[in-house]
Amino acid sequence: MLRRLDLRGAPLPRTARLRGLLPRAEQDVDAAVHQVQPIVDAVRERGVEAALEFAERFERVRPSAVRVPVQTSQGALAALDPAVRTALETAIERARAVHADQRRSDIVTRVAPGGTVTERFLPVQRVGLYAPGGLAVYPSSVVMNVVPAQAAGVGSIVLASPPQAEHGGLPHPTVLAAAALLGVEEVWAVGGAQAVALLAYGGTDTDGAELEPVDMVTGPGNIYLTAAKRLLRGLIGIDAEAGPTEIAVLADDTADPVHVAADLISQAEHDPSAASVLVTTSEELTDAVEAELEARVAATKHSERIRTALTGPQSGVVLVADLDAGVAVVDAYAAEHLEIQTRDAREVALRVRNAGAIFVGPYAPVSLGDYCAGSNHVLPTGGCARHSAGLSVQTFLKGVHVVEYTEDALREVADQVVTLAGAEDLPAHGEAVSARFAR
Ligand code: HSO
Ligand code: ZN
Repeated sequence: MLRRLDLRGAPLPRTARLRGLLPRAEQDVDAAVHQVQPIVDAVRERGVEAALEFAERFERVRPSAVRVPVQTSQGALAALDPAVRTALETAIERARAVHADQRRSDIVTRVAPGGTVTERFLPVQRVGLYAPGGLAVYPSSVVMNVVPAQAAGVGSIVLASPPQAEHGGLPHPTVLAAAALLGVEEVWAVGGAQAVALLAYGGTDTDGAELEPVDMVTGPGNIYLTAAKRLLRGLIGIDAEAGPTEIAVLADDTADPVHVAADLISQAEHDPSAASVLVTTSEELTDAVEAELEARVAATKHSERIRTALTGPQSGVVLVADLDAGVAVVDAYAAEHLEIQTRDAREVALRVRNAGAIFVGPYAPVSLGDYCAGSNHVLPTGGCARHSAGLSVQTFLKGVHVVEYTEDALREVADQVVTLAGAEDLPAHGEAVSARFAR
């Protein structure tokens, strides 16, 4: 089912060329930016009215208002299946434990006698968190967005999620229930590019209530949401751009083919364009995984979209000569999720530099991380793990340098400032210092 790329014959090419050889989903965000620009413009000019028109067009429903009453979310929580409630509570509790440890205290550096620089970590004031609709329902993404924002101390949180025709123009009830469970009171029924635009520009709701613009938007979504984030970046802060989800498994002959196959399938379930990549030293394992995939894909509920994802050009098996080459391949690929299913998995994992999250050994499948590991599941895709991290408390904090120097401390370094100002032909910069000592 998976196409094979055999890299065992020759030395591995250098990173950039290697990256070009590997299977990867193509996502043309720039093309989507052109499609999304009129949507963003319309929401900027006509606010809620435009957003509701786009809901009618894309979600085939027109909510009576954008703002979802708190009571509606509380009602959804009251009606939630108790087993789902308990599972969500576990996910929240574990995520809170991990994210609480990510909080940072101010860093004071004494640069010279009388001269200090303090880095204060201040939360972004108001953030918009996005929980997608699409082929599945994502209350877990509500958890993964809200928990780090709350742990960072973000004062004002608004959750946006697309209105659903089958739920009378409200976001999915499980999404609303998750919001209520997390104590998020402000929920907007708006999705896609129009959601990002409305969050960024704000507007006036149908009942006259003000929708205040946010400072930042985070959370996964489809290509149009991503395109809107790219367009509005600068006016608002954003997290790493999210493309189709992806899993890479680095495995040797000790890996269990059942685990490998089940995990490759699990992420392919998200979307026909999801990517599942096996990087392995073992042809025997590859054959066993293939057999397992055939049986499991046929038997699972969403077999059609999974088969499309697994047989697409974005998925495949990469055969490597040894684990060193395997590590080089997964580093070049920079997967959103990377599993290490090898002997000494922990040691191998420590050698990897590029991945959104790394799952070590036979009992840490990606779907554990999707829900209940405590780790965050909003992660960089499309190779962005080379330079970006997943959502964390840090995403919602800004380090602000606070500079404090006494007269003596300034005097001590005054000549150097004047000299550098002169070297840049900006003498007034130097004069701002020397003026303080001229009298
Ligand atoms: N694997 C997805 C997250 C998710 N899975 C949500 C299930 N629900 C992207 O990390
Ligand atoms: Zn998932």
